[in-house]
This record gives sequence, C-alpha cells and structure tokens, in this order.
Amino acid sequence: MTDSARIPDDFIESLTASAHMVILTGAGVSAESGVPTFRDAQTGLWAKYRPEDLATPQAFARDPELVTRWYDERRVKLASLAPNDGHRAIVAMQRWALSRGKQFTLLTQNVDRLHHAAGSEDVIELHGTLWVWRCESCGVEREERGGPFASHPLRCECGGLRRPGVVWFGEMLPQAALEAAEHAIASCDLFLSIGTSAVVYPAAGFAQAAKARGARVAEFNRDPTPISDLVDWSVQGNSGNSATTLPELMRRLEEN
Ligand code: BV8
Ligand code: ZN
Repeated sequence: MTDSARIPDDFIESLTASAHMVILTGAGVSAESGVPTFRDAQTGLWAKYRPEDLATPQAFARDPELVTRWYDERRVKLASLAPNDGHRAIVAMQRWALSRGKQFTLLTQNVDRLHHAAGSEDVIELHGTLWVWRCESCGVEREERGGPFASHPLRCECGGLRRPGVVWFGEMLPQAALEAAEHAIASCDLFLSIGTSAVVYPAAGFAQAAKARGARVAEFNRDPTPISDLVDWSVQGNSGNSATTLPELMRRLEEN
C-alpha cells in the first residue's frame, strides 16, 4: 500500500487550486497493462532492437516487411491488453477537474489508445497510434483491429505500402497535436509528467517549457529521469495497480 505521505500535501493543495492542469503520459502508464515500455533494460522494446533500426522512415523504406512484422506483432499483443488502474485514475482525474470547472488536457506519447479504452476524452496523441495504418501512396487511413496481417508488408488496394500511423524518429509530430500541446502548456498552471523517461523530444521538453512559464510541475514515475531535478514534486513508484501512486492520488483528491 502506498503510504499517503508519498504524495505531498502541498501538491494536493496545488492540484485543488489549479485552474488548468496538463498531464503528459508515457509508456510507464501502460506498463502494468502488460505493454512493453521502450527503454526498460530487460523487457523494453529497445532491449531487442535499436530504435533507429525500426522506428524510422529509413528503416521502413529499407525493410518494410521487418518493420511491418514488428508493429503488427505489437498491435496483436495490444489487442489482448486492457487499461489498468492508472489509466482509470486519469479518467477520474479528468472528471474531477471538469466537474470543478477546471481545464484539463491529456497529452500522451503512447500509441496504444488504452487511455481511450479507459474512458479518457479528447486525448491528444503526440506520437500517433498503432491501430491506424496509412497508405504511403494514396494516404488512405484505416483502423486495423483484427488478428495478424495475412501478409507483410501490408498493401493498399491502390498497390501502395501501408505503414503504421505512428510518428517515427526524424518525423514531425502531427501539427494539430503539437499546436494543442503548445497551447495547453502556454496556459496551464500545473503540469504532471507521468510514466515517461523524458528523453524523446519535443515531448521531453514540455515540463521545462511549462516551468519556464511559471507553472508548477510534478513527476509521477517509477525511476528518476532528466527532469526529476527540475520538478516541484517527484513521486516515485508504479502508477498503475490499485495500491500505487495514481489511484492513491485520486483517493486523496476525492477527500477534497
Ligand atoms: C521530431 C514511435 C523534428 C512509435 C517514438 C538530439 C537531441 C534532441 C532531440 C533529437 C536529437 N536527435 C533527434 C532528435 C529528435 C528525436 C529525439 O528526441 N530523439 C531522442 C531519442 C534523442 N525526436 C524525434 O525524432 C521526434 N520528431 O523531433 O521532429 C525533428 C526532425 C528531424 C530531426 C530533429 C527533429 C519524433 C519522436 C517520436 C518518436 N517515436 N515511437 C513506436 O514505435 O511506438 S518514440 C518512443 O519513445 C515512444 O513513442 C514513446 O512514447 C517515447 C518516449 O518513451 P517513454 O514513453 O518515456 O517510454 P520509456 O520506456 O522511455 O520510459 C518509460 C518510463 O516509465 C521509465 O522512465 C520508467 O521508469 C517508467 N515506468 C515503467 N514502469 C512504470 C513506470 N512508471 C510508473 N509506473 C510503472 N509501472
Ligand atoms: Zn493506397
């Protein structure tokens, strides 16, 4: 059981007084649903592959079959996974904030749509999603929720190659998502970084940008990260099963 001392009282006060809170999530929020993170040494996706070998347009151009197999494997595994108590706590936090007339923005780096499955609204996907596949030739985008693809790479009716609708290294983030994130950071008074190693830009720079504008910043993460020294509150621990940080945070908020 998390001792509630792990969540400082002045953080609860700041959250309760906040007019506009922004939450940024990373793979750590989905970890307890069974989704491999990227950089966890043993189990992380990068433990087997180097990101530049698979998560780039060059990798897809070089070996579309290998890259499609990797993403198809991740997509099929995701189909059997469900949101965890950390996702549900973030849904409760959004409802808690909106019911009190606060503004609430959820930015995610995750491509699994487990926030959507848990019931979060207006999720801003900074790195796209694994569920949508886009034709490189005609641009048609379609959700693929079924079993493993019959053939790899995936072909479009027009004959073009279909790629996963995620943002690869070296690719710009979706313009609308980036603008929404920048707008939220420019007006928030509280920024929560949850379950991210804070190494992938531009998302890794959001906490610093919020802080520079005078917002208070909190980090909920299992391990220390490059932003741990700049945040006002650092709550270390797992975020996603009933006895850990995010559900505990919701219990404390509901007392208010
Ligand atoms: C861009 C693809 C303009 C989809 C991903 C040099 C310096 C600075 C920047 C750059 C640079 N060289 C290149 C860049 C830009 C580059 C970048 O930042 N590289 C880094 C690595 C240095 N960024 C880009 O290319 C971005 N585009 O900038 O465009 C541009 C263009 C050209 C050149 C320059 C700039 C595009 C970034 C998006 C890349 N796509 N994924 C896929 O395959 O899924 S990145 C990948 O990492 C995921 O999307 C993921 O969201 C993201 C971040 O990872 P995390 O979510 O943080 O996951 P991670 O495993 O790292 O950490 C998990 C954390 O959770 C850990 O801290 C752990 O402690 C914690 N945790 C674990 N379990 C739990 C937990 N916490 C709580 N509870 C638990 N149970
Ligand atoms: Zn096509």
